[in-house]
Amino acid sequence: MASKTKTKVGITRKLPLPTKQRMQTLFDVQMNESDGALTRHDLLNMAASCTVLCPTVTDTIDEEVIKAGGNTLKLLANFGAGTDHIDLKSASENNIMVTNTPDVLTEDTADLTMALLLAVPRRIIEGAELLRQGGYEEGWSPTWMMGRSLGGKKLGIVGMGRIGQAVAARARTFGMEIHYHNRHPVSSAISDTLQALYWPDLKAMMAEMDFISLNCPLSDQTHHLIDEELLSRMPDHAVLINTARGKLIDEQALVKALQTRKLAGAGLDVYEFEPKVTPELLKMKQVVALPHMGSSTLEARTAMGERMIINIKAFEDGHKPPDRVIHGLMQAGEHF
Ligand code: 8YV
Repeated sequence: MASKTKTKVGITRKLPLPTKQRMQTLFDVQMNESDGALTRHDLLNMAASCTVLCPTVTDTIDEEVIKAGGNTLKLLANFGAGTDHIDLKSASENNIMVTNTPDVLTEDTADLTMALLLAVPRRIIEGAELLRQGGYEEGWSPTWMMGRSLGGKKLGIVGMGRIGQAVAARARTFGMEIHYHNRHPVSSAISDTLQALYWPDLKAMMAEMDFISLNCPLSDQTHHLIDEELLSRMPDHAVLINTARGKLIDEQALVKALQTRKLAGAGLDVYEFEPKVTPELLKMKQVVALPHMGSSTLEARTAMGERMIINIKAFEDGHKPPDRVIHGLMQAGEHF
């Protein structure tokens, strides 16, 4: 019996070892062995020479890349949940299916959001840094390193999809009041469990919150959702957390709001022009800035690889991959 030819799969970044090994067994893999993003030239070449391309958030999959795939590229199996770096319209027009890896990174991303929600008001990074630099010589004092508590405070979640809900569940156990903004309210089963209050008007919600957490996808509608005007509506003591996408915020406006103390603090895992970070953000004690680590656990990254392989296998076997991302439709579970 003639053996089946293996599907040509291009992997743009170094992936977790179990994912890499399994993919090498299953597919005819073309891999970027370095831990850096492919050059544009190499990305176009990879797209031109495989049936399935596995990009990550660091690859811009625009019309040029999609066209480079010609008649051979059939599936963009993204390693990650967000697909804002992929031109979904062009993919759909060129009959290329797009899949992602939702669910498996929800809990870890929510944990990191919670870590930022704690780190900013409790001054955790500032305290640790101070100690390292020998600033604890005088010892404890009743008025030293005072922060603000989370209990009883209002948390406004922007985007009540999977991650937003997981953040809400965690924040409830810290005694926070849960408020949220979405295009549509979530089901009453979910809002009752989370005791979450729906705000159809984002501006109105922002004005009343102590903390805001951004958990919505980036799209044309949400680009610079948080701009100067909206920031000016937040109470001066409020803290903004972003573990979603940097381009949701006008970063210059954020810097200004923080510098002028219009906003008390920010916890950021993502940036408008990633991997560049506006230098002023790194100089402010009231900002905790992390390098896009939301899903960065061995467990989540391995599960993302597994999910990506399941999508590719379903596709090559002629079935519908479970995590298809349809242009013009929000991903299942993303309500924003
Ligand atoms: C991933 C993320 O690490 O999945 C996402 O959308 O933002 C990250 O947590 C990254 O996208 C991997 O491609």
